[in-house]
Amino acid sequence: KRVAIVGCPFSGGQPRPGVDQGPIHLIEAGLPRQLEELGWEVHFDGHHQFEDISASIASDPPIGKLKNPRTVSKVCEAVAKVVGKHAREGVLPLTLGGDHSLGMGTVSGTLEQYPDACVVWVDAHADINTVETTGSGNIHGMPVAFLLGLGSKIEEYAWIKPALKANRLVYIGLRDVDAGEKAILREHNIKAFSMHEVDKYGIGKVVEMALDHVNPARQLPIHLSFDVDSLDPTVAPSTGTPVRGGLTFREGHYICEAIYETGCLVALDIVEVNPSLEDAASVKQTVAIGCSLARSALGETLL
Ligand code: DIR
Ligand code: MN
Ligand code: MN
Ligand code: MN
Repeated sequence: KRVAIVGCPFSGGQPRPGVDQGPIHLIEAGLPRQLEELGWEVHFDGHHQFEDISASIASDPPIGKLKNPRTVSKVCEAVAKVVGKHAREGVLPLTLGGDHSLGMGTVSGTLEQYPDACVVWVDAHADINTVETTGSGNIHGMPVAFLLGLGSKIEEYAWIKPALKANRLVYIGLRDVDAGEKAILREHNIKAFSMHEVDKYGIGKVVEMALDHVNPARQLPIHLSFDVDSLDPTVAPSTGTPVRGGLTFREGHYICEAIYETGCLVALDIVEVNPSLEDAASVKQTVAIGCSLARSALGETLL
């Protein structure tokens, strides 16, 4: 049982400063020791230093609508290499964001080692805008489209192999999906359990149905990409794009626990914790939840 924490202090996929401090707070809250107490051998050799790459933000004009396009691409390519290396060595990569554009890197790294892996994307948003559909130009709203190979190609992103298949992807927690994204989900028959389905069936049934879709025999590797804005803003307030009507504390943790129980988890992302948003108590609460979600996904049980 070995886990490698990949600390990614990066915010270039969205406009609000501070999300780059998320991983630093999660580590300082004691996450490495908490995972050791669960019996994991924890590798953490410091946060990734993206300064050289991020210094280029000033000279990174938009490509079409995309903001900081070269910087985001370079950071994600570096993350893909690190995540891929850990996976290859049989170490479970736990990536701490940073914003969710990092998901392009983490999932790419996972799929390199585990080409048949499925992705469970827990989020208020679908993050599936293409170069054509994005309204904001914020790349954290687009990583899934790049992974699926949707939208017109940009030379700077040519390193991404469109290695993810639509039937290996499932969403839980959606409630703020752009019109263009809804059309993409429909066109590609992508399975999504929005908050409507969570209300209707309960989280236990939703996770079961989600896994039945992407991983019916519970034998394929699972990459869990957990955006803390999937949680209700009363539960995880310190995040850049909060949307009311989200998952409860228990629903969020249940997803992590149930995926751990499959024994198939090979990679985990915890992203979009922004310690510069809301008051000190909210920050503490959000950081603590980032840690407890990671613990639940790595085997912490209630009994
Ligand atoms: C919106 C918001 N769909 C966009 N996306 C967010 O900017 O593309 N993703 N907040 O996390
Ligand atoms: Mn390492
Ligand atoms: Mn997201
Ligand atoms: Mn989100």
